[in-house]
Amino acid sequence: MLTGSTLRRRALLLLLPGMVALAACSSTTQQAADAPPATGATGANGTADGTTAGSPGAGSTSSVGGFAIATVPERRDVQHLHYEIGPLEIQPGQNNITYSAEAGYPTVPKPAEDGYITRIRANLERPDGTVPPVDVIHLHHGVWANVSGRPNPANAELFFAAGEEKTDTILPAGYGYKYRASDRWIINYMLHNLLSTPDEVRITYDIDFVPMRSDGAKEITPARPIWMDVRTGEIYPVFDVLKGSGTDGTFTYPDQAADPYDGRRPMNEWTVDRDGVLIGTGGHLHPGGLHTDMYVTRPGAGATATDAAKASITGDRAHVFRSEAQYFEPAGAVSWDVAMSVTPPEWKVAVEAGDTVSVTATYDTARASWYESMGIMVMWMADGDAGTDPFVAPVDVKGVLTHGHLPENDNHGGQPSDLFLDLTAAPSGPTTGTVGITDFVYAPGDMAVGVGSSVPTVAPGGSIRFVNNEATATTAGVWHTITACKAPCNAATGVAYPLADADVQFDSGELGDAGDPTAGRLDWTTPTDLADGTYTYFCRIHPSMRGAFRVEG
Ligand SMILES: [Cu+2]
Repeated sequence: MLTGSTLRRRALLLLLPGMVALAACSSTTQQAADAPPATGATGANGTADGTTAGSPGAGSTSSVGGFAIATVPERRDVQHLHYEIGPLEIQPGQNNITYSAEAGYPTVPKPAEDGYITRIRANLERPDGTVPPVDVIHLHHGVWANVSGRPNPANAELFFAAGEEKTDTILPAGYGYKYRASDRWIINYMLHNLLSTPDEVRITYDIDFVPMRSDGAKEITPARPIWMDVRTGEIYPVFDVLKGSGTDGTFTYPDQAADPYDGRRPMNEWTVDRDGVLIGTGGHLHPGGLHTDMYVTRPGAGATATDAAKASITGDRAHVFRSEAQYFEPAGAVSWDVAMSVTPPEWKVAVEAGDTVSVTATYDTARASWYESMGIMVMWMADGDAGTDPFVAPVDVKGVLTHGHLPENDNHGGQPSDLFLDLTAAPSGPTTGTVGITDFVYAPGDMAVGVGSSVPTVAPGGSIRFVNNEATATTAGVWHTITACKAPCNAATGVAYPLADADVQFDSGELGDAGDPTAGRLDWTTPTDLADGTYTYFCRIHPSMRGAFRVEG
């Protein structure tokens, strides 16, 4: 296996094709726009599944679920700029990772003059201006990278990311991300179509911007982004969380994973390169995620820590922030109907060169398995000594949210549906060696009304081979999974249903051979140790795809 730094190099080199590109047909737009306030249910949006960034907001005007809602600090001479790339063609069932340039946008629209970026938030929009429902299209992630002045793209500066939980990045008063008009940006994104029909979206991003020529810029101290990830450096930094793993219904990565980094250097750590102050962070998790945590380790500091600080210290490691998942989802910690807490504006942590910052991600494991999960905490840091030493006084505080429930998460699913059969009650079909997947149908054994009717069978000790026949049916790829869900698994599809919640777990990975996120193969065989019974499953990529097979002696 590769070390973290090697992986980072390799991963970011993948950006190159995107950067080289040509083919310009962009209809990129720039227009001034009034930024809506970062509050409430219909408020500020980020984007889809990927990542969130630090957001030390300002005061608070309201609260949700026990959390204050962040407000945006007032800044002199601030401009509210709106950008977008698109139209982006969304192919049936796609779930691929790509780059703005490959999509025909060699130039990513951005501010025309030097200045400071103080806030970023992103979203998806359809041509009619509506935000697509999250059970239809995910922007799994969008990562904005500055590649200018960096001959080695491994040094690209990842400065903003948006995930399906749509957290704003709001830098605290007095801080901004220094931007030069000559900077070159690319966007790495993963757009996931949960349906088998084509679609079209734009990625939008709104930026608060203080021009360098303005008086307002004189009040700003530059801050830099530090990408903290439990698998830093990977282009697709994921890990699987299995139902029942961990302790007491939760699993923390990497702490509870067996050899998470193959014996190599931990990928969840960063060594502080110079004295300074951490000014903000927030977590990105996937459904099932409960919280991410950030720590600062300073060799020897535990022994000399003050009594006041000791409550947050274990050994030489101080806990400095927990980003909590606040689920609005009625079914609990199982969907994208969630907001992540971010650091409040007063959170300022002094760190020294040589300290180690590390992050962990904790998931619920009582209810279901969570495949291809993430744990990311983009962190913002500035020079200076404005912070509190975490070994002198506790710095760990409750976070704030940048939004409440969002209407694109309204279709929760899970109610009775007449679209699916109860295959546990269906007659046994013939003994079957292979189930093919074509046109978004498992054959035989599909659960859709009007498509399937009988259940393919296999003798105990045998197995059925599933083959994805349409992995390359489109240029973006069509990749499917066979993932166990609790029988009969025939309720309505939504952001909270179906889940990988079967008592007997299995998962094929994404059947495709196209690099991340695919499994590198087109087929998968069922476990040979299954007891007699009917096993229902779904496709994690297209959750309206369901099926069953039966082990029968
Ligand atoms: Cu599928």
